[in-house]
Amino acid sequence: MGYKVVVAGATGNVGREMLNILAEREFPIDEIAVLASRKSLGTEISFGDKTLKTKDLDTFDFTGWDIALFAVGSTATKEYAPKAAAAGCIVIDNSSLYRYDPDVPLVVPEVNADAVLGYAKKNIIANPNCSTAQMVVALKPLHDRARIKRVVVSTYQSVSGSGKAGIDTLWDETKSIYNPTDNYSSETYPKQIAFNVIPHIDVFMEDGSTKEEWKMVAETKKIIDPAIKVTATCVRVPVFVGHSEAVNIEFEDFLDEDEARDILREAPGCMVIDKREDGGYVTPVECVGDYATFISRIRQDSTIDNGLNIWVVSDNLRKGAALNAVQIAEVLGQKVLKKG
Ligand code: 11C
Repeated sequence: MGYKVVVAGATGNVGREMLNILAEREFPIDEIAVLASRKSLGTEISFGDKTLKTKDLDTFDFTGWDIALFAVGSTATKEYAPKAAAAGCIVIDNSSLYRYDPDVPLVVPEVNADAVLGYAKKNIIANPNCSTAQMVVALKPLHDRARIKRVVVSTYQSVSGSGKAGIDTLWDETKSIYNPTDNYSSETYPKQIAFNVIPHIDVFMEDGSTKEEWKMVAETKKIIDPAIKVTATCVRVPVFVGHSEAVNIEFEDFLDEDEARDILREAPGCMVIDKREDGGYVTPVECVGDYATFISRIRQDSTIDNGLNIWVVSDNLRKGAALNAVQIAEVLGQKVLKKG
């Protein structure tokens, strides 16, 4: 016996990846419904070797459905997730709406799988921001060994983090630079993204940081340990898929770079590619379509007593969103629903 699963936002980048990953990982499904907003109704979506027709999120009755994976953004989540949850369907939500709610667990299964047990207060589990998810997968095993005091992270985030609009903008803007007569203009980013980098993701906060940077701070504390201090600079780069992060870590205890490499080699979800030679590290184009969080450039930071630098790369649509949501569904199945 399997589950009755809903994917809401099935026509978007993350929704489609959710369906791909459910099929790839052979999640035990008895029945699946793919939902979309009214403007995408009737769109055909592939799921394994089947083709599914989207149904209307607005009128869908969640009664009798076990799990709903939501990839619809905060506004639609606010309207529809409570309806699904009230109907007894457990929502795994990819938006930021519930992440900081103390009654909603924020889960990265390699890090805090047991937190799913807290789902019942609202029948909702939150999926973290993509830049946080890959970082905490790398940080947790190191924290368990040497206690992290402070993290300084700079991100290099791909345009797929802004959805289809980001991908289209990078593509069209790049073409228009070779064909200036195109007169291309777009409002997706405040500055040119093609052949450029933009130190600004999401809205500005009062203290001068951005919401994306704030999310990395708040989510790392909620998922791993509130005592960890995090400071982040989040940057959009002209890469289609795959977020990269340069992470500087200060520990309470000394952690040798060779031991850190061994710990990360054994850690769930991590893949170490770290040869000190030309090309002996991972770049975003190599991580696309993969499940792992790749870690390279592991080295001591000798400017502080207990410091380490690492380079972390992952597919932001997978570990950063769809894969993590499906992994949460798997944990929910194993620990709570026990049907599969
Ligand atoms: C980006 N990290 O790369 C964002 C996308 O809070 O789920 C995901 C935003 C979120 O733009």
